[in-house]
Amino acid sequence: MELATASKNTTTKFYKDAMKGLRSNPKYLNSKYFYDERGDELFQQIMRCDEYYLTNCEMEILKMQSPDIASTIFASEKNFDVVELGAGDCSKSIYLLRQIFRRNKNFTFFPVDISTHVIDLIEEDLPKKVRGLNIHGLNGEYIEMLKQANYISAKRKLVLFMGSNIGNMNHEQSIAFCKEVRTCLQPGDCLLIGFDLKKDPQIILNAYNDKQGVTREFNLNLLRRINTELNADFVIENFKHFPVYNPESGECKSYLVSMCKQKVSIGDTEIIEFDEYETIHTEISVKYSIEQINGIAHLSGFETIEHFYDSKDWFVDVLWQCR
Ligand code: AVI
Repeated sequence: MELATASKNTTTKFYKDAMKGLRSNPKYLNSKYFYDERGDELFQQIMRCDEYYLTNCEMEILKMQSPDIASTIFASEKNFDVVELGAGDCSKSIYLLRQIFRRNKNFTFFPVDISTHVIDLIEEDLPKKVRGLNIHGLNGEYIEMLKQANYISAKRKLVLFMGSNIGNMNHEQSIAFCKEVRTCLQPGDCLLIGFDLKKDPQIILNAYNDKQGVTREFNLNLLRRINTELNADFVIENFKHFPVYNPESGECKSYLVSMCKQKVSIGDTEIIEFDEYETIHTEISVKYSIEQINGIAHLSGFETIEHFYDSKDWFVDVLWQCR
């Protein structure tokens, strides 16, 4: 597909999704659209914020426990490839990749990411950090690319899905997603998946409302993106970033609240009206109990092998194996 056509299609899909969400009652926007170039940058900054504990917790797990994670996997299977869904910069998975590489030089790492730029960077950078590692980047949607990895290699698979990305799905979506991953795998294949755990609700809320206002900018950037890419005229100052955490459901939801009655035009023809204090739901970040996590494993056809916690018990990487 030519680049211009590809980008036109993306814009069309973005337009359709944005209009569907903004015409709904209550209004919503899909959080996958946070990640344009500026959104990627802001997310990198969020991960460096003191309040955003998730990255440090999971980094600690991977730094300290990768030898254990690798040994646990090698206890049942020695010859497998690794697929990382949403690989990003591999700054956490590199610790595990090194441990796997020490035990078996003959595996292929398939980093999967929706961004071509990210895949290019991994393919350029990672060989310098783990010399001799076979890397085959896959640019596209998670499930499609997992199928692609299976098409390329018939070996056993270890799938990594870290960073609490599963938290950006609601309960039904997360079960449906794990079931879909399961259908792409064989008995004996493994999945290492990162869940953020329930904890002091204030700590969670602060993580989505940092003092520097980076998460606020990240949330508002979605409106900026709609302005630029879909030719809209959102007045950014008229919207307030407002995250709420419900300790009962474990759902942290981020909203943009319209601080006045207003009309926004999108493209040449569409007008969206907002009442004063009307909301746009932009993101869900679910926090789990261990019982809930074990329940998802069971419902989606996996057996829990081991839980790897950080030292504060705030985050867990769970190792599941296909039944
Ligand atoms: C990518 N994802 C797991 C992040 C989260 O914690 O839900 C995205 C994020 N949104 C606001 N801060 C971070």
